[in-house]
Amino acid sequence: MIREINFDGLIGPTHNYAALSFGNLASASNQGATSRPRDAALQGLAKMRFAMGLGLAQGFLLPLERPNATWLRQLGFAGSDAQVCAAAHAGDPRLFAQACSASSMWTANAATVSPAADCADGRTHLSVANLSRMTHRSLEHPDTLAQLRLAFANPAFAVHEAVPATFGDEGAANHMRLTSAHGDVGVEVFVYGEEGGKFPARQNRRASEAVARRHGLAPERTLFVAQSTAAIDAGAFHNDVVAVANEHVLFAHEQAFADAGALKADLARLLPEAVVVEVPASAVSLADAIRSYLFNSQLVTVPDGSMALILPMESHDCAPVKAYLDSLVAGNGPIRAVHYVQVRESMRNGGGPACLRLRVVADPSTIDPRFLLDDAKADRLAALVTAHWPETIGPGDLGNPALWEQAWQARRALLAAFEF
Ligand code: SUG
Repeated sequence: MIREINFDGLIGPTHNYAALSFGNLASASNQGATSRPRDAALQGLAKMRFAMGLGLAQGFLLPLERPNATWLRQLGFAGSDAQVCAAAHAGDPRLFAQACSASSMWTANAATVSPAADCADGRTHLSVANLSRMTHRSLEHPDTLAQLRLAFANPAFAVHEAVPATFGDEGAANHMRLTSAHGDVGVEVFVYGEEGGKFPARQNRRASEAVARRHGLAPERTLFVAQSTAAIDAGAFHNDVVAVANEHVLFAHEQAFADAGALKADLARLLPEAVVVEVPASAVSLADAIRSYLFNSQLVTVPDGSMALILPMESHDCAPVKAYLDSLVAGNGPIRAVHYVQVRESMRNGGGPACLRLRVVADPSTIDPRFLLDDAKADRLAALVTAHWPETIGPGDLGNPALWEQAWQARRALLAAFEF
């Protein structure tokens, strides 16, 4: 059966606050804070369990190896893994922090996914994102490619390598799909940013166009839409900070797009049943939308056919946002329920519930079962995290060789326990 499966990134043992993402206000404002990797991973697992409890299909992706000694060797550091790390940390602490980032947890940036119904060859296409605009993220794609080729090895899928780094691509975070039902043909909407604002535009239009060509999407059902500069300047470094779509519903801030009118007209023409739930700035300002991550929620169809939002607790704690959500579910719109989850550790680096998951519409039986989650596996993952993940990482800890060893050992234990 074709259904939507959310693949969450298991949060890795080096999760920390190094302020590596310019334009991401949460990342910048938590510089130097002490992180809690064990809590972070357990919060992520609790969210996965919550989604399963709603009756949704859930998968997970593994954290990538950090510190990444392979990348540091490419940059000229030599010796054993520990020697490479020691030399990099001593010579260039910022570069070393980049090699330590657990940023692959935000799997909405792992790849762009086009379900089989939209693709000319009838396969589900995935294009790994190059993440070339942020140094610490630009080292993810070779390992992400290897992992996705393992999970989606079945011929029902085509997994493409990243587009050339010249054109920044940040994956599903800048891609939305509207359709009458997940398995039906859809309208794919690629959202890009234009340079010239206060912060870097991370998604390049040419990268999106390349992905659409590679996936064999029908041009008449593919839209390329610019983010508004106001949204990027307010801290919406990805479109999924100001908009989210599910089946026939688009939930977006009024100021998300440069030309919202044109997008609404195109959607009405291509998918007459489309419903746009547009939140006016008079109800929720862009600043509150970004502070609360209202739109970085998971908009999901639950088994009774209705839609629900899985939101970060920060949305509950922001008065105008909470008031808006209360009125939303009291009304007659398609979104019938709101649920709040605690993902504070990820949120402090600008990653909400939607950042932590990659949506794949497919038949679960075509996916390597090691990547699919159930309650028993979630229990085993939680036990492993509790045993191996560091409790805290303070600003001075990244240079500690014991931390590197612990992180590598944690990953080895994970791979061995789950037979990867
Ligand atoms: O790329 N933060 C991530 C957050 C990604 C959120 N993803 C989506 N919106 N889909 C980023 O900016 C911060 C890491 C640090 O500063 O240590 C970071 O990479």
